[in-house]
Parts: sequence; structure tokens; C-alpha cells
Amino acid sequence: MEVYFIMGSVNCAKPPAEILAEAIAGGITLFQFREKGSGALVGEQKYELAKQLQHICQEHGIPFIVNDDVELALALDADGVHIGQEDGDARIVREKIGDKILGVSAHNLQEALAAVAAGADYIGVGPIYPTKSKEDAKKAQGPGIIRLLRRHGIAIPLVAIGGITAGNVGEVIAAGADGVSVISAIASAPSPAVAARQLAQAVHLSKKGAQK
Ligand code: TZP
Ligand code: ICP
Ligand code: MG
Repeated sequence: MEVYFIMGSVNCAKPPAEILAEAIAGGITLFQFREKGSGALVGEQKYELAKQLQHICQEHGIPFIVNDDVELALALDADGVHIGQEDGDARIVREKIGDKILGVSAHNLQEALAAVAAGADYIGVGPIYPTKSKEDAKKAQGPGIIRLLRRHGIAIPLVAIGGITAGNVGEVIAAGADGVSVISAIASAPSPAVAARQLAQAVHLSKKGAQK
């Protein structure tokens, strides 16, 4: 959960497999295949890319999560699924995937409480900062939303997402996040390995600082 990398072909200026391998070398702890946005692959091509990236994750012991597409996750026997508020009832997804990892995006306390009640294993909270990586992103809320969820008793793992860089990791960890989730900070970096390593170091240092 500490450095959760999300990527699809749309986010990559070089082969996705290369970026993922470099990100893993740099120290990411979780990967989400998110094939979304204009130009995203569909059908057989989407399946083949997912399979290739899953294989890389398996070789390195990194859990492989599929965004939105429950059928794809089941077909690949992925480690989990991440869904948004528009992707149907989290309880139904939980029933379909059994004990695979279930992640849910939440933007406020009500959504977070519902996610916990539906059996989510973790919540993605954001956008915390402005992002260019999501076409329909809501307004950035700042790290205060994480503090608010913690104050209201949300106890499952929370990852902060949206505009996260090594420079602002400290604030979101201090607010109560267990980790950070990024697309562009790694996928668009000149060196995904260096970028992932900087994020991992920032998370570790911030957790020490926050006594977590
Ligand atoms: N959900 C909320 S913000 C976001 C998603 C998928 C995109 C995060 O991308 P980046 O490049 O790390 O801001
Ligand atoms: N959070 C996470 C972890 N993944 C997503 N795709 C999202 C929010 C929108
Ligand atoms: Mg979705």
C-alpha cells in the first residue's frame, strides 16, 4: 500500500512493460492496471497487455489489481479490483470476487463509510491535489479529507491519490494516509525507477516522522 503505481498504455511514452519493470525496481508495493481514457486499448489488445503486466508483477511478488473491469480481473485471476463510485455496487463486486483485494474510490465521509460497509479492503481518496491524469476528475480537496476520514473512524488502509509527488507525500502521510497512489509521478518520469525510489523513501521517512 505504500507506493501504489497505477498505469495503462495511455499513460506511457515508452512500452508499458518497461515502465512497470523500472517502477518495480524502484520499490513500488502494488500495481493497478487502469486502461482508460482516450486511445485506451479494448478487447483482445487490452487483455494481452493486462496479461503481460500481470506476469511482470507475478515475477516480482507485486499484487496486480485491475481497475473497473471485474470480468477481466476474474479472467486473469488477478489479485484484486479497484472500483469508483460509478462502477456499481461495491457489495456486488465483493460477492463476485470473493476474497480478492477490493479497493474503492471515495471523495467524502459518506462514500468512505459505505465502502467500509461493503467490505472494501482499502480506499483511494482523491484527488488530493490537481491532476491531469483523470479526464473526469473532481475538484482537488487537499490532505484535510484524509484527516477527516480518520477522525470519523475510518480505520482501513487509505491511499492518497491525485497530483502526488515526492514533495507532498509528507503532508498526506501526516494526515493519516497509509500510502500514496500515483500515475504521472512514475509513468511520466524520465526514470520511473528513480521516481519510485524517491516516493518510497518519502513515505518511509514521513511514517517515521508521524510515528506510524
Ligand atoms: N483518481 C483520482 S486522481 C487520479 C485517479 C485515477 C489520477 C492520478 O494521477 P496522477 O498523475 O498521479 O495525478
Ligand atoms: N484510487 C485508487 C487507488 N485507484 C483509482 N483508480 C482511483 C482512486 C480513482
Ligand atoms: Mg472506475
